[in-house]
Amino acid sequence: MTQGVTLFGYRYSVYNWIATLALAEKDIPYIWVEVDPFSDQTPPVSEAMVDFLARNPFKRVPVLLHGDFSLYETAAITRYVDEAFSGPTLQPSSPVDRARQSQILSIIDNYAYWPLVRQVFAQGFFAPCFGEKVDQDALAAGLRTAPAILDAIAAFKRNGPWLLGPALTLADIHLYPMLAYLAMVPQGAEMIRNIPSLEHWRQEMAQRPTVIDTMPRFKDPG
Ligand SMILES: N[C@@H](CCC(=O)N[C@@H](CS)C(=O)NCC(=O)O)C(=O)O
Repeated sequence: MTQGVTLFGYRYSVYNWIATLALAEKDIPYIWVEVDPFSDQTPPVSEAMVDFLARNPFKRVPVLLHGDFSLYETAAITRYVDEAFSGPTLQPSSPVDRARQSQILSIIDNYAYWPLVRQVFAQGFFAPCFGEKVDQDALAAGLRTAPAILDAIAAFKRNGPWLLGPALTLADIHLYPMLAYLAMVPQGAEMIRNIPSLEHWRQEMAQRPTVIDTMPRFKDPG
């Protein structure tokens, strides 16, 4: 019998979206356990939070549970989801393409997440949406840094609909949620439009049913 999958996540987390998108592409059902990794309440208020904290000492979502196998770090999760389950393969086969995919994931985690999501999206969309104070310096810093990051990623775009060419890979799945969050801020959307290959790819991704199904829902800002 196939063991069940559980995902500990926070509904607005971009990393959670990456994980749910990978699960959706593989058509894997899962149980969702909502936890807020930004909550400072001590002791933790729910059993789910206690369980989550025991599973990830770094207090970051998502955490995936498959049977009794517990896993955190999104790139490890999406790779596991691809390799442990049947369904369409989400990783290229050649060493060169696999290396490029790993490189793109690493660039996104190390250089893109903070400015695109934690600075531009968090300050330009999330804070106003939820009535929180906007850190204008952080927003400005993210807007300054983002174009060079988009250029670096766009330099890897191959011919074909997806980042690495003819087949969707974990690189597309890791990048799309970050760019979708960036694009929720008008200046971010414009930066992407200024790079036609990236904008074209973004539009292709936006139409995938898995993307539409897994997209986090926000209240209208303002
Ligand atoms: N390296 C982690 C990063 C995950 C991450 O930063 N998740 C955010 C939500 S998008 C989080 O849990 N943040 C809590 C915090 O920063 O305190 C991964 O790849 O899963």
